[in-house]
Amino acid sequence: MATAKKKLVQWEPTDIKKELLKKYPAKVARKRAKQILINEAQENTTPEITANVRTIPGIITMRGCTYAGCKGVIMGPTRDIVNLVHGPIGCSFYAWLTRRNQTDAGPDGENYMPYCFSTDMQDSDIIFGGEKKLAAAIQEIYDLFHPKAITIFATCPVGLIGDDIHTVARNMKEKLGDCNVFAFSCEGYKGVSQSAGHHIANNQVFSHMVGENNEEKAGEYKINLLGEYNIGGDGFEIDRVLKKCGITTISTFSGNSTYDQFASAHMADLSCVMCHRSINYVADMMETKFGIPWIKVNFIGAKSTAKSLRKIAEYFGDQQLIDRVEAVIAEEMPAVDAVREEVLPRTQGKTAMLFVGGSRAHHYQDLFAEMGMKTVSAGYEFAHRDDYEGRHVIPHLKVDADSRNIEELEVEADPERYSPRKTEAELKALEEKGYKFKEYDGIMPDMEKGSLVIDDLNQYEAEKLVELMKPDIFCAGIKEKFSIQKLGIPMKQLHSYDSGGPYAGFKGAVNFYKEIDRLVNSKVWSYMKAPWQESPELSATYVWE
Ligand code: CFM
Repeated sequence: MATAKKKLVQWEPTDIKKELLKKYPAKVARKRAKQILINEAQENTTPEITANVRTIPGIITMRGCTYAGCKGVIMGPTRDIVNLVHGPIGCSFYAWLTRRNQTDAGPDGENYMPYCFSTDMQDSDIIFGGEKKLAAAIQEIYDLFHPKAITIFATCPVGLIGDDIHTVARNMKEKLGDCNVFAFSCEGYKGVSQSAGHHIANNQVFSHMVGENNEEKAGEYKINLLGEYNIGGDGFEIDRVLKKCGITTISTFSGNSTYDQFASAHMADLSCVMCHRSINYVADMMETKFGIPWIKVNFIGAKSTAKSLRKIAEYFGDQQLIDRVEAVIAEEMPAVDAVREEVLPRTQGKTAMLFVGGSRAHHYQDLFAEMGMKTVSAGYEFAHRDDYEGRHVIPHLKVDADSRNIEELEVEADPERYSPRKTEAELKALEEKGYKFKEYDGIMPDMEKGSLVIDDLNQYEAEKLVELMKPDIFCAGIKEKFSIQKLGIPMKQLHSYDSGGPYAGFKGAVNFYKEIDRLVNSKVWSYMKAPWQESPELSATYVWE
């Protein structure tokens, strides 16, 4: 019987790197060489990667802008805050419900997410200034909806003409009296990527909302879930599991979040950081100001979910919680294992490439590993060196003109509300048992030696990588989707999940196994040949050739 043999592609990482750089002019090649790394991460010898630097103009990056990181990523999933974009309509329209962050309006029913709020700036506003129009828009929103808060987002032209959005916000807050109004200087060009926008958003959330509500919250084992954005319903699945364990989520930053969750976040006893890139500094500020320790968790992957639950239980140290968590894991795992064992013979040994944002390219390697799949190349679009190499590099990060542009808040212990959740002795006892606070080792130590780690991958390199290494699946975003599929390789969007999800937690793992099995074992894309592949009529050359 003829069995289909898996294709074997032989390649040396050094040759791949050379191939990727070959087409570039010398200066571009030199710059990109520092962002393409052959992984040799061993204890203490993680090689240094260049990250969080400007993209080469015209190279067709996968990145987004600072406004996208602020308005879309951090504030996008907040449901009872009206997010008003000050700018031309396109900046709003293209950010309107495209991220698939899901919402449950809850018993209060307050949900502004389906709306698209914009000042719709015109040429005349650019010439004469848009402040009056902005104030009028805030008033109109207030009269129509009477929301708890209105936030304002600056787009590129607003920064260029110098509208003072913060003064408008302050005046309107005073005038309205019972509505919190504040603004974000998150012009698209403000930083090198959306990562700058995360920081601008989080600083303002921390300054204008966190700590406003001092009411005691009901429930036991109170945590904040930081950096979970409920894409495709991930947050709902995590909530389900946490609830089943008896853990109370005081706030989620910011999947399906409400104003009150931000305002009450300082009432939690532990911060759990899911996406390190977008929010680790908030976890630090919560600790400095209120005394809440933080740990890194990961709910992508069934094993990782179990591990994270155990870590939370260990922190609280209560036997009742520890037992409950074990019972939940024991109850959830059989269904996960059944599907995993079913797909494993078909997925084992297949290869994946992951180029996503600032955390998923790492987290999703756990899910692929559970299916016996190897990640041969991965990278982030906009992560910083600590997300690649681990937090120990933070003190050595170079400060450049771009990073200096993004404010670092100076935070001090709150004179009344700072209260350490654990004594020094308790923390030490946990640490002696191997418990790690404020710890993230980054993507590289988890990747195999010789795998390729690439920062800010672009269109050309993506296609070249696929051509040379022929992975069984390529994971990135919508901009990459169709060009990769045209190369005959299945492509899974790990930002929006295409139309799927959730992929977090236990039920999410089952969804993911089934989806990836279907994709890597379907041959449909390899049967497709574009007309120009069969009869090319035009071929392009680069100007420097
Ligand atoms: Fe964090 Fe995100 Fe991500 Fe991110 Fe994003 Fe996203 Fe992402 Mo798209 S906050 S870094 S800016 S996990 S929108 S939910 S999928 S690039 S890897």
